[in-house]
Amino acid sequence: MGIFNFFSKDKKEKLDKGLEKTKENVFGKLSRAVAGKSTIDELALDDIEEALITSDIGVETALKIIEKLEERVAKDKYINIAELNDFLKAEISLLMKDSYDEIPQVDGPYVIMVVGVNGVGKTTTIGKLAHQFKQQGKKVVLGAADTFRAAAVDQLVIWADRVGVEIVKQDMGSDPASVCFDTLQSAKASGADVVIIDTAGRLHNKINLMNELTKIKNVMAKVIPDAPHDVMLVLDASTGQNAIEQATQFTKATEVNSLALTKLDGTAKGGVVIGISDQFQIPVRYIGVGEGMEDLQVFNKNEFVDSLFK
Ligand SMILES: Nc1nc2c(ncn2[C@@H]2O[C@H](COP(=O)(O)OP(=O)(O)O)[C@@H](O)[C@H]2O)c(=O)[nH]1
Ligand SMILES: [Mg+2]
Repeated sequence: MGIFNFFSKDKKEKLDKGLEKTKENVFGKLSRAVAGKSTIDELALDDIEEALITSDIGVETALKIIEKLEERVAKDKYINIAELNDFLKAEISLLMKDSYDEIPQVDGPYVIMVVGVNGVGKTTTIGKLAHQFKQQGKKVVLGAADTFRAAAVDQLVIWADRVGVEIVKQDMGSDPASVCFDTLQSAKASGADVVIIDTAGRLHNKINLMNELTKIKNVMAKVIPDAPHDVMLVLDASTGQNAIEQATQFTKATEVNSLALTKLDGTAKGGVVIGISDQFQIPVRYIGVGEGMEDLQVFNKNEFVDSLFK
């Protein structure tokens, strides 16, 4: 029990630290909007609206929050700053999609296909994830289906060695679908619990992307009928509105079941997590809070909002 408390305290501290700049950004603006006021009036509402819209939460989501706040102010005539904080916390929690703690039990290996544009942190997230699953006693196999660049395969091999899990790869330039086929067959034969597939996910052309991902999925289904069980889109939170744009593109090209938001450490744009979760109604499963093996957290919206409003 004690050791788990210790870990969760550590997790919380890392989250608080990672969100520091986002807090400064969002709440700096909010507190300036309500500075010198003891209650929220019409003028403050305008300033709060502006603060939310410019804080990477996204216009659509910010407007939803403001609409609710206006209703509340109209009903209660005025609310004080502490009530405003509680209100925002509750509304933001409501807007965000709930996640789940454990991957579901399936027949045979649970297959996660990781997609996202170059540089967002796919390979790193896969390494961290493999580590987490391994720590839970699960047998993990990685598939190096980003065959577009030699360095991509090498990087995944390094992670596989570091974590101590199996990896299936082919030469650079080989067909990603073929790598997936091999990986799933090998994982099935060896009784693996989890398969994580790295992909290239180039976004230069939606039709290409769609065709490539569809082909990969069809090939996977030949080995394990329900695979992939999870298509996880990785987004770099530090790119703010760009991350929202990428989510729009990818959700048009393929079905996305879960999200991982990386690089929350050190960015002021963490508010984007709220906008993405609301707009796409896809659970944020993981957040990246650093480059190390331990720097991936299972996302919990209440912990996130608590940390943001603390
Ligand atoms: N600070 C920080 N850096 C990260 C995080 N996740 C990934 N990175 C870094 O982002 C860069 C690109 O990551 P990579 O996994 O190669 O991205 P990929 O091209 O999508 O596979 C690397 O330098 C990673 O160390 C994170 O959560 N925090
Ligand atoms: Mg990569």
